[in-house]
Amino acid sequence: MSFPKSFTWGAAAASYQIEGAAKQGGRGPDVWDMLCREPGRIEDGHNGDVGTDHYNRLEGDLDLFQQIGLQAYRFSISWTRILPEGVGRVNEIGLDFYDRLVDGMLARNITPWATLFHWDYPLALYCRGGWLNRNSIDWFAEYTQVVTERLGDRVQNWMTQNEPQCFVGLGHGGGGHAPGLKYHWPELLRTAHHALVAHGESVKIIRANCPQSHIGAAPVACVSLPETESAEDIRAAYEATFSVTDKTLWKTHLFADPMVLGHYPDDALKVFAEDLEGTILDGDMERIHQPLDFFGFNIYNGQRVKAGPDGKAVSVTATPGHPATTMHWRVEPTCMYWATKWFHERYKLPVVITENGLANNDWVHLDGKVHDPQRIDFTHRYLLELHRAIEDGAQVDAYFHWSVMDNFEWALGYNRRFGLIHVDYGTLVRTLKESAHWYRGVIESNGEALLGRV
Ligand code: GCO
Repeated sequence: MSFPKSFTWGAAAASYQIEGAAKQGGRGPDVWDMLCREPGRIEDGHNGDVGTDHYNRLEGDLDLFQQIGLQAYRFSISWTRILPEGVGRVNEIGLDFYDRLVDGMLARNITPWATLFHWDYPLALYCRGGWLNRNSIDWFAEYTQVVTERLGDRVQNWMTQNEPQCFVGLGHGGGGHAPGLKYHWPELLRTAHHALVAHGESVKIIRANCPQSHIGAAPVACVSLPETESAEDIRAAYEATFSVTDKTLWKTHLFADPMVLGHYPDDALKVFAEDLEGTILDGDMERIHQPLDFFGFNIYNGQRVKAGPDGKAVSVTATPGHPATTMHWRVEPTCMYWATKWFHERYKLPVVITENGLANNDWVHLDGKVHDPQRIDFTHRYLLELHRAIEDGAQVDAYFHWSVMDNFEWALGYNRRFGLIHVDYGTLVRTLKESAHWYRGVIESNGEALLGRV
């Protein structure tokens, strides 16, 4: 069996992580600018002021994307390039930039996939309470309106928000990401709930402004993996993935069930009963529950479990020396299989892998090339598991490698390299890594190269 003929092969990046030009073109400040200013927050004091300078190197970068043979590129829009104060005044220069980006892609036969919010929240709105303020639903709607009115004639593929688990959990709970808050559960859940209602309202606006729209979101995949393929281990892993037994936001379905099924998981409502008091208003669940065209998710790894004596999942500790990336995330290719299979069965929507990849210890070698065999092997293994899910009946429409180029890895600054394209941050020179050339072969053969058939 092959990858579907219509399968889309792409790569992804996000505005704050690559654009730079923080003070150029009328862009307003966002919460990541704020966090980066605070000493000790970002490794080595890095910030996104320059990024990879993608804003100023747009055409050259698009040429490189074309060299890789990308059929699609998932990018995100910087809210404050469009609305410097978050709402109100529209900055035409910002809209022009995304016009050029989209037109440049289309001219090169690269299909645009736009994410409205990949974490760079307007500082001006943060000062008014940010996502904790219920008005944030209307603010996000206004932003969606401005963007889709302008780009909706050319962009069909939309994702509302990237990884709410992270911008809520890490940004407002753990405090390690912007805006760096440590809310307690009632405020944290309110933040999450407002983001979800904002998602639903945004879907309606996209639908109204883009006649051909194809809409989803990009939550993070949190999956438990069966240690063996015994029926007991699989059942235990499934239950661990889709149950909420203690207070946590690290569950995909906590955010995806409301979006796709129209309700929070029952066990989560019990666990969080007191914390949720006053947060969910009449009509909210209907507002969140808007028809989606695909189920997107970002996937990197999973936690291995096996069935304990009572059938419930118990964690399996890794063998010492188990392969890991420079994020210290374990290489677990089967997460791709189980997540794809389970999310497809649960949500009955075509799946899109909105992010998958690894951070690796890459540099330019003496021969001028960037040899990154780990990235090739990692991606090969994960894509074989994606293929296995397709063989088992999951409809999968697209795969986006994270990332198209090295970039600002949030609180870790520039110290992790996820790209298919290497960026020298001293000179901003770009070099296609060996994996980029390899990926080109995968794309050209529509995945047959992965299966050893070309
Ligand atoms: C995320 C974001 C990306 C990250 C990537 C690697 O998942 O955190 O979507 O912006 O850079 O996932 O951590």
